[in-house]
Amino acid sequence: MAKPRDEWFGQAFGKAWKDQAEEVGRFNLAIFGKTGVGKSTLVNAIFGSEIAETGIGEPVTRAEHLYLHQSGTLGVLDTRGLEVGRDNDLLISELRDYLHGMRRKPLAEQIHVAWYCVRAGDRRFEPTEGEFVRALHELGLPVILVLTQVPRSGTRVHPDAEALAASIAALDLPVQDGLIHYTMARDDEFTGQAAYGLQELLDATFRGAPSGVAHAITAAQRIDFDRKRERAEAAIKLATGAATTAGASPIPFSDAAILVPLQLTMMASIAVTYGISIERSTAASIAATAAATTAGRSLVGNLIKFVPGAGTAVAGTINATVAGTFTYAMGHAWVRVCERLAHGELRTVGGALDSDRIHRVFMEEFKSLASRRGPPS
Ligand SMILES: Nc1nc2c(ncn2[C@@H]2O[C@H](COP(=O)(O)OP(=O)(O)O)[C@@H](O)[C@H]2O)c(=O)[nH]1
Ligand SMILES: [Mg+2]
Repeated sequence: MAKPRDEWFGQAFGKAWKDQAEEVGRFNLAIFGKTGVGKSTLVNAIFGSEIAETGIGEPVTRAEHLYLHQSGTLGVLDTRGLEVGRDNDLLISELRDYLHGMRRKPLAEQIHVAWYCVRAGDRRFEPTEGEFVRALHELGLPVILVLTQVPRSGTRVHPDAEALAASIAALDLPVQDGLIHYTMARDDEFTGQAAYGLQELLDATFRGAPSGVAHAITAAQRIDFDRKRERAEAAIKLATGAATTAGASPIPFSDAAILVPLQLTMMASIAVTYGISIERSTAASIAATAAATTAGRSLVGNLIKFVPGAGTAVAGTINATVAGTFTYAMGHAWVRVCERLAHGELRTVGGALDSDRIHRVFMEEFKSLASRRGPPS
């Protein structure tokens, strides 16, 4: 009967998620190199398969051969129908035109970094490729030079790849950090070759990109969970601080729901950082906190009893310590859930969210943290 009210939490979470996603913005990567060198495979390995599933993407306006694939916090610009080397002039002129048109747009619309990819097995780097890299640099793009599919034995890369890298290095190209990155994007079962070099490429991408898109890169990538956790902890710290401040003049328990917007923002920010879609994270947040009803009152009511000192709150007021601890514990419990969702866990065999397990994972961490007295400052 009270359906609209029951959906309050989900709607509020969804709105918070959209706000946070907008604030995080988008990281746009341009990717170049000859056909078949392994560009899509590399993007897949670092950012996940959603984007590089070689869909056609949207042709960008003002340029016939440039395509932008967008998925949440990631955009990938690549080329169709033109080949580096053969079509340098047209390619560069389309790019110049495109970048120029974007110049006055917000940061999230700009292209931030370019990867230039060369397959090690090709054993050559043509002069026209060097010219193309220089032209990218002159367009203002940080260029990261990547050798793809580089065989390695132990920590020693194949001598032919080293020779190729040396011949490229001799050209003194304007590339990020003056580095040439050796990579293998995928394990190769036949040769027993393991993937490597992806973290280094990601680190270089962070160094090349403007600091304003660091959060978007953190959210878009799926190999560096330390960076995600660091962002999540910053969001928890912010919300815990705000809740503690709010509780400094004790909140009547009947008004406890005023804390909920803080916690929703925190949880939404964490979900975006872990790359959990709005649908999944909304459903998971409801399952985790078992809160679907009445403007967040039940959320606080269900959970706050696990915080020491809050036992009396139910009848009276919530103080600063309780408000802070409550928020801190919620944040960390939610990180647990998001981490596991991001690894494809907490799902049923059919792939749907496993609400019961999500709730258990959340509550276990929440109770354990809430019962320690006071949030760490
Ligand atoms: N084993 C292995 N295969 C790769 C790797 N990178 C690319 N490939 C394969 O090389 C082919 C071309 O890769 P793709 O990413 O489509 O190249 P693109 O045209 O540059 O986007 C595909 O068959 C990939 O599976 C890698 O690092 N390891
Ligand atoms: Mg491709």
